[in-house]
Amino acid sequence: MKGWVHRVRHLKSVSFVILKDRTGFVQCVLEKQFAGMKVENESAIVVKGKAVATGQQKNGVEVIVDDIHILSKSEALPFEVNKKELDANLDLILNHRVISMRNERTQAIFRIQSAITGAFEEFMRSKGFMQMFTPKLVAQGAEGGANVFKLDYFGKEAFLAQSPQFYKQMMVAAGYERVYEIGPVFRAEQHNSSRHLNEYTSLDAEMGFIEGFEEIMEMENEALVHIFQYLKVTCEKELAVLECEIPELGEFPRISLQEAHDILHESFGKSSPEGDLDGEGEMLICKYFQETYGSPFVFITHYPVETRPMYTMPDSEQPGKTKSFDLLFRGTEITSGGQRIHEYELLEKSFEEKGLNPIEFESYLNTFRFGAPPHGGFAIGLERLTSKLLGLKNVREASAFPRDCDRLVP
Ligand code: AMO
Repeated sequence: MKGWVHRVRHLKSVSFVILKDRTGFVQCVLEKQFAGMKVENESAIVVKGKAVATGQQKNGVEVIVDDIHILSKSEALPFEVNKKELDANLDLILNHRVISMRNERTQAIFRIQSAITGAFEEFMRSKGFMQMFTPKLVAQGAEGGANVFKLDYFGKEAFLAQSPQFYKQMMVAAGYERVYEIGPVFRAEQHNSSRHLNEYTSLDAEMGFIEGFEEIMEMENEALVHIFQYLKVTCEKELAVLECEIPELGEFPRISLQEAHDILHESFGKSSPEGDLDGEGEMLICKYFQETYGSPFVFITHYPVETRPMYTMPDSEQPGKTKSFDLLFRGTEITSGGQRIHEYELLEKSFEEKGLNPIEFESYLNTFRFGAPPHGGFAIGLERLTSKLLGLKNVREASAFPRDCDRLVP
């Protein structure tokens, strides 16, 4: 067996080494012939021996060692790894990421995160969505606003992609109809908060020939039901380590932003910022829907034109409002989505109204001159979904190598 030393315990005439590998833990028994041998926690080792059944171990087996070889010795650790909870501050944990991920809880977080993306892919493919790969070096920001990272591209100004937004719409119009992507997006946001990263992973989907933006919400609702079910089946061990119970999901409630403001006002005496919810508002709305309807998720719809990006479809029946939504989960927005403008003139006008020069977005705008169908989509922030599901306090804990205003290493 090959793996790492989780823990060593010496008794008078025998030592026990708990070996761990990607599949779990096993106790190895070092008898007299190994007396005096030094085995450090977290060293990489190879062990030969005999597996014997024992009632004393959880997995029903231990290994009587014939031979043990240290492949690579671990130096003194910056903090104890084999404790249930890492006893160090988050900065130190992130500085020593390789070591902190050896901790059983931390190990479980990223196995679950990987299962989330696996389940998302499985679901999207089952619904006829095709995986796409879009550029991360781009000529314009796709979401409006100034939070883009600029860089020099052979003497020209370029940006790191804020979202695959334009490209997913272009792929729908290119004839693929239904596309998804799991990829990095970059936000030059100065918020050093517990829910903002400067690079995160976006689970994006976009679909064509829709009748309305309700179809998009339905698709996302179903995707999340599938993901949660998949985790229950495939991540039982990891969920137990994290003491995480996956909530039962049904149809998520949907309310308009106006209704959300009314609830905040009537039930909590809270006034909200114009056209949006602030962090406290998101938290209170989630509390309300959890307590009143038992739902950890709630869709908020019909944001005003002013607070949504230029590609968002206005709602002709509710002037000033858009066919857009956010999805809140346990107090935080984890998704934005909606229907997009697929008519060239309307889109050009929308760019102008947002103070953007359509000429600079010509290649995107041209998409809508050659038969682009009604379409829409959504994007889930993977780290936010993971951290909320697993009850992590900080979104950084759900990023293997987080990027924030102060952190570029490791
Ligand atoms: P938006 O900008 O709302 O929408 O982002 C979608 C989701 O991405 C996550 N997210 C973040 N996660 C961590 N750190 C950040 N700084 C951060 N910013 C956003 C959130 C958010 O809900 N193109 C649209 C999506 C669409 O309409 O399809 C977009 O990018 O979970």
